[in-house]
Amino acid sequence: MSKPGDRSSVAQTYKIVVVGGGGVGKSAITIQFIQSYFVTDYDPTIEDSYTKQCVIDDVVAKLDILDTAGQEEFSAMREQYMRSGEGFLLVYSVADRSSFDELPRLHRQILRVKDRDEFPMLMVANKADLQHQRMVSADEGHSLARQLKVPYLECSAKLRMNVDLAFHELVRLIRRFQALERPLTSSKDQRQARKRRKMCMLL
Ligand SMILES: Nc1nc2c(ncn2[C@@H]2O[C@H](COP(=O)(O)OP(=O)(O)OP(=O)(O)O)[C@@H](O)[C@H]2O)c(=O)[nH]1
Ligand SMILES: [Mg+2]
Repeated sequence: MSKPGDRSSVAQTYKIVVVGGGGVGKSAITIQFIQSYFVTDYDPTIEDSYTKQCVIDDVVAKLDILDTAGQEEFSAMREQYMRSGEGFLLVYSVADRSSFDELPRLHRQILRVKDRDEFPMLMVANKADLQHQRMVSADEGHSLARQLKVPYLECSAKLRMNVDLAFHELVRLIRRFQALERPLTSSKDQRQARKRRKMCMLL
């Protein structure tokens, strides 16, 4: 277990996947987080990965971030990255209602691939700076998030608003989720260890 400020210890890796419709700002959010600048051009992503090490709640974390394709023609790769992801940012644009309408399907697909009722996910309402082009209200966002049982965050890649928070909160969700899972695996491990010890005694 890492101690506060103990950067020399081996950091745990978190596999984070950024999903959502085309043009909602997944790459802009990711690049703001990694490189602290705003990409103004739209260059549709096929798939890009990044890593960043940071200290979250005094513990070092290595984030492996997969920035995925929102455009439908690349959706064949979805199941594959969903299988490997440990946490997901579900991104939509507040200026694009269809991107909001797409989220429940993505959420459902992740739970199906993971074979779980719950999984670490965070809903990110991006482009909050576009007040005059807004098509999805914060109330609607909150209400869908409650329905999907995921936390909700408004953000703007352009203003760098809540960008770090989105990734940090997701790591917190993953940590909480893994801490709840761990006792189960460790008791299974203990049973297996006991079995192995018995076998050794018989030999
Ligand atoms: N005003 C504003 N524009 C944004 C914001 N985030 C992204 N954009 C712009 O929206 C366009 C699309 O952004 P991308 O980050 O490329 O979108 P994407 O979700 O990665 O798109 P795909 O890779 O096709 O899935 C770009 O022109 C960005 O500059 C934001 O917070 N505010
Ligand atoms: Mg992109």
